[in-house]
Amino acid sequence: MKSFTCQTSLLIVFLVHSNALAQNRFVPNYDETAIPAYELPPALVTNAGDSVTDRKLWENTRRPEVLEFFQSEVYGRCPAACEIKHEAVSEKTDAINGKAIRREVDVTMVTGSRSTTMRLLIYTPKSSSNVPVFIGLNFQGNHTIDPAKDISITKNWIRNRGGVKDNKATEATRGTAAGGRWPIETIIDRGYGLVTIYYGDIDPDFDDGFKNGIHRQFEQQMTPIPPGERWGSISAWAYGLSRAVDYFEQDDAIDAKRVAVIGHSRLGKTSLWAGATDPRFKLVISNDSGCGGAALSRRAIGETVARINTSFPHWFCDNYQKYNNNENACPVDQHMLIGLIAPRAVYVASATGDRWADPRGEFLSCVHADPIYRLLGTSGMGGESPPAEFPMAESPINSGHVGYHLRTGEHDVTDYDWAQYLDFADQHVK
Ligand code: GTR
Repeated sequence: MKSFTCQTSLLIVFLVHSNALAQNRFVPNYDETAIPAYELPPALVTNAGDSVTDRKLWENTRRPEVLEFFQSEVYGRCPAACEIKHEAVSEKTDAINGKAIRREVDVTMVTGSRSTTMRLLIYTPKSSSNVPVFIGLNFQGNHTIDPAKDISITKNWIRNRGGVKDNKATEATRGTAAGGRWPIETIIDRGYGLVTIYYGDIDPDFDDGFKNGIHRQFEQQMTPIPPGERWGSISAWAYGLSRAVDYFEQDDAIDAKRVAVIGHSRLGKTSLWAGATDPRFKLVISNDSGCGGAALSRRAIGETVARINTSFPHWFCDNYQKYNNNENACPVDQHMLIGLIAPRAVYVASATGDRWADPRGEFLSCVHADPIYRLLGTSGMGGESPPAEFPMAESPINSGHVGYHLRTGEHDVTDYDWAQYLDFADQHVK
C-alpha cells in the first residue's frame, strides 16, 4: 500500500510537471484563420490625428514620429556617430580568378579611451574604381565567405554551429558560407563590390547585459537614456554598418553614394533598421528577416514578439517586452519600418519553407508600406496599386521601388535570391 501511494504520488507530480511544461512550450500558429483580430496602426496619420497627404507632412512630422516609436519601443536608441580610424591589413590584387582586388581594412570606432574594431573584407572589380557596393554582415566570420587561405580568422566569440566548438573560429570553417550566400564572382562580374563584416566584431550575439562589444564602449552615453529605451544588438549591428559607410566616404574604390545593404534572418532585421536610420543606404535588402524584421507582428504567425523576446532578449530594447502577447498595443508595426526607408529602394524576400518567418506577413508589410512610397513620388510596388494577391513562388514583383519575391525552399540565401537582388540593384543603385 505504501509503495502504491508513493508511485501514485510520483505519477501525479510527473503529470502536473509535464502539463506545466506543455503550457510553457511555445506552439507557433500557422493557421491563417486563427490569426488574432488586429488593426494596423495607420502609417499616414500623425499622432495628432492629421492625415498625411503630402511629402512635407511626412518628412517633417510623421516620419520623425514613426522613427521615434521604433527607437523607444522596438530597437532602442543608438548613440551619435563616433570618430572612426582605419588601417589597411592586407591586399590581394588578383583575387576571384584575377577579377577582383580583395582587401582587409580595420575600422576602429573610437569614443575617448574606448574603442571597438571591426574588420572589413572588401572585394572590388579590378578594372574599375568608385563602384557601387553591397554590404552585409556575416554570421561566422569573414573567412567563411571565401575559401581563400589568406583571409584572416577572427579571434572574437563565434556561435557554436557549423562545426564551431568552444566559440572559436578555426581553419576548418574556411569557405563554409561561400556560394549561394556570398556569390562573390557573380557580384564582381555584374560590376559591384562586396563588403562584409563579422557581426560579432561589433557586438557578440548573446545576452550578457551588454557588457561587451560596442555596447560596453558607449556605457556612459547610455546612462541618461531610460533603461527600456537603450539599444539592443540589432541597433548595435546597424550602428556598425553605418560606421562602415563613414569609412566608404574615405575609400576611392567605393562609391559611398551607391550602397546596398543586405542581411539574412536576424541580419535582415538589421539591414532594415540600418536602412531606416541611415539614408546613405540607397537599397535595403531583407532576406527572410521574419519577426522583428519585415513580417507584420500583429499576425503572430510563426515566431511571435513574445517568443523572440524570450529566445533573444538582447536583440531589441527592453520596452519591446511590453508587446509580448500584446502586439496590438504597439504604436507601430513592421510596414512602418519599411516606410521609413521610403522613397529609397527596398527588397523583401521570403521562402516557402520558412513559415517561422511568416512569408505572407513579410509580403503584407510591403503592401502596407506602398502608400508611403507612392506619397513620396515613386510607384511603390509598381503598377497602379499594390498587388491584391500573395504572389506565387518564383514570381518576383520588381517594377517599383518596393520589391518582393517568394522563393521555393528553406530559410537561406540562394543564387535565386541574389539574381533578383542584382537585377533590382541594376535599376536602383547602378
Ligand atoms: C531564429 C530566430 C529568427 C531568425 C533566425 C536567424 O532562431 O527565431 O528570428 O532571426 O534565428 O537569425 O538565424
